[in-house]
This record gives sequence, structure tokens and C-alpha cells, in this order.
Amino acid sequence: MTEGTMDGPLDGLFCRRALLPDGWASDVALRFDRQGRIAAVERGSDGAGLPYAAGPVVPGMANLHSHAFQRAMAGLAERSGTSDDSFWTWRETMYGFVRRMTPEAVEAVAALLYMEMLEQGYTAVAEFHYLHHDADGRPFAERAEMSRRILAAADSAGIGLTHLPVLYAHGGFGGQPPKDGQKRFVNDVDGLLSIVAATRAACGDSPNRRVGLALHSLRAVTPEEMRDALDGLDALDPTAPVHIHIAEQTAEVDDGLAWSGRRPVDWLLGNAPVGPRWCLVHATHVTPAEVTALAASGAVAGLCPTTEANLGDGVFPAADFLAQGGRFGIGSDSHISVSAAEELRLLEYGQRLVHRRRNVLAGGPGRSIGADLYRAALAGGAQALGQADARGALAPGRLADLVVLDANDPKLFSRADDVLLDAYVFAGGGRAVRDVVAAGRLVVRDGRHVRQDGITAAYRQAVQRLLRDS
Ligand code: NGQ
Ligand code: ZN
Repeated sequence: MTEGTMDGPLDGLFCRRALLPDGWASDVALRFDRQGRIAAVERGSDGAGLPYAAGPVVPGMANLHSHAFQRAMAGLAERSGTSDDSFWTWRETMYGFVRRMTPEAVEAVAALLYMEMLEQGYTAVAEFHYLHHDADGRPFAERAEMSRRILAAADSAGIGLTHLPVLYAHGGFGGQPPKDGQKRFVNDVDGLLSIVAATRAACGDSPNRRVGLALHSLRAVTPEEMRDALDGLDALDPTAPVHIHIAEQTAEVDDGLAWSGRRPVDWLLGNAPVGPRWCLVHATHVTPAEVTALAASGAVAGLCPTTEANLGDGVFPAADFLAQGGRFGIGSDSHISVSAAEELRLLEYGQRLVHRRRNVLAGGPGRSIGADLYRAALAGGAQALGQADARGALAPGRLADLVVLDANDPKLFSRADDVLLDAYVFAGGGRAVRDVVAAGRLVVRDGRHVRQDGITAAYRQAVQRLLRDS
């Protein structure tokens, strides 16, 4: 960003080059309204009176899957425990860690995370929020206390938020009782719906906030609870997004088969109104028939390649899914890595390793993989956040969420347009993010969040306390 207002809402931005819905365009003036939306897009403008973007401008990415508190344990579960460390032993570590989280810590950790997301090209996040209660598993005096902390963190970082209070009622398929490590997560349907309602009230009518609901997994809810929760959500907002963890681990698929005779994705598609409102997170283990049915449903596949690699999940058959018109978006989930470029890169690399080919996920011959993946994840991410028409594109009526790339970064230098996006995704990464505007506000300038010092200091304090009290 060059001249112009640096703080507070911007009136707009002049872009020498910008990625618009119909392709790259030159000399684009974006004008913003007071709510942080794009009011007008003028091509061939002279940019008079507007601040100039210091590099090529692309829409900001939505991060469709986050457990914010897990940011504070990133890197603490990378030490071999037994000879058979797995997703399930990682989960025990996570349960141990979650015991120490206070509302203050959740807010400080989430604020740092959301700041990092902005610095790494994400302008909005869907928070899959299941840490509801105090350390003894008792609801806080205000049941939505933890959700409010997430909202406060999003406000202080200035990121867009779709908040998804999670229904977590059981410890395994068939209504098994929750385990001790899960007690902070547990609500009945009414308890959860009251958190959804309170969070909706707290968000007011901000276009930069959305509230939906998540079902933790088919392990954690019975079919009756699922139906009741969806009915309750529909009564509040029949278009609100619905997310679920679905088939991340082979043991989960085996348990699902033992429970119902059907695999998790197959069961869900047969027993729930899965459609474009839905996001199926980690649909990793799917048969070709499930891939076809999932693509046809219009739901978004929520892919979190760095976490799925970190946890040893497996590889989602992305090539088959995309070939059938499947929609996807990306999430940083456990936040072992927080980088939009890295998720897209690993998504493609997983397919290259499996298929032993290059350039697997391109939309057709001669197309740029990085640019195709970026565009697809913009659309899928916005849809998963319940904001298909409100985010993900530089167009009138959409939120003014955008990333100014650093064309002088050596990895991007002398590349343009889609080739520049390839360089960003495969070679440049987060260092190539220069300035970020979220809902019309400049939140990252020259690679640094405008509130970096205060947010980082609060995080340091919170983490020191967390680790000291362990
Ligand atoms: C979670 N995370 O809820 O944080 C899960 C692990 C579970 C991922 N699936 C716990 N990556 O699925 O039971
Ligand atoms: Zn998750």
C-alpha cells in the first residue's frame, strides 16, 4: 500500500493489476462502503484519490476449518511416545492440553492465530468450536462465554468469522458416554442451540460475521440428536452453514461400518439433507461411489492437508473429486501450519505423490495449477462459511477482503497473473503476502499485522501461564 489512509476503514484501493471474477484486469479502482463491502469496481480507472496497492491484488482466502485453542500446542506433539503413535494418541495429548485452557487463554490464543491467518493470506475463518465449558465440564455462568471469546479475538485481529458451535454429545458411535477428556465439550441439543442463539445475538447484523452449527462427528452425535440440532438451527436460520468431521481415520470408518453397516460419508448422504449448506471436513476415506455422491451433493469438501499429513490421516482422492465437479476449500485445522499457500501446495503434492504425475489438479490442459486451486478454494471457502455471495471475489456487494502480493519478492519477481499465483502457491508462500485488507480495513501492512505487538504480548503471557500451570 502506498499513499492514503493507513488506519480505520479505507475508502477503496487502486490496483494496477487485480484478479476479478472474469480474470486479471488492469487499473482497477475498488470502492468500499462503510460496512466494509465493495461498492464499485471500475476498470481502466486513473485511481485518483485512492491509496495504491503496492502489488497484484487477489481476493482473500477463507479458512474453512479451525480449532483455535490448538494453535498453542502446535509442535508439542511431535515427540515419539510409543511405537504406535497415531491420531488417537495425538488426541490424548490434545485432551491433556485442553484441560488448562481458560477463557482468557482462548481469547489470547485465538487472537494470535487470527492475526497470523491474516498475515498468511486468510481473511476469514470458520471456527469449529467445541471447547464450551470450564475445566470440570460445567457450563460457564454465561453458557456462550467461550464463543464470546472467539468473537472478541476475531474483532481484535480484524478477521471475518463464521462461528460454528459444535454439538458434541458422545464418546463414540451409537451414543457411547463421553470420555473424561471430552467433558468440556459436551452439550445436549438444547444447550448447544442456546449457545448458537446467544452467539447470533452477539454478532448482530454484521456482514462480516455468520453463525452456523457443527456436528463434531458421527462418533459424537446420535441420528436423533443430529435431526433435532438441524431442526433447531433451521428455526433460527434455515440457510446457516452446517459442518461435520466425517471420515478422517480408517478406524472411524471401521467403527461406522460396525455401527450401521455403512461407511460414514455414505451414511451421512443417506440420512441427512446434505447439500450446498454443508461442509464435510476430512472426507479422507471414501470409495469411488462416495466421491461421486459427495460431488453431486454440492457440499464442500473441507480439506486440511497440513493437519491431515501431521496426523497421519491419509490422502483424499482430490483428482477424482475435482474431475466430477466437486467443491472444496482449505482449512488449517490444528494450525500446525497457518498458510493458505502451503495448504494448496500440499493438496497438489499429495496427489503427485499418489499418482506419480505432475500438475494433477489443473482445470484443463495449459492451465495454472496454483491459480486454479486458488480460485476453486476461494469459491468453496466462501460457500462453506455460509457466504457464497458475500466473500471470495472482488465484485460489488462482496466484502472487501483482499491480499496484495509482493511482486518484488524474489520468488514472484518478473512473474505475472496466473503464473504469479503459481509462484505464490508453490514457491513464495506467506512471505509474499504484503498487505491485507479485511472488510475494508487495512490489517496487515508490509507483512506485519497492525496490532502485532499487543496481540503477541497477550499471547506470550497466556502461553507462559498455560505451560507453567501444566
Ligand atoms: C478435533 N481434530 O476435534 O480437534 C479433531 C480430533 C476427534 C481433527 N480431526 C478429535 N483434526 O476427531 O475426535
Ligand atoms: Zn477438526
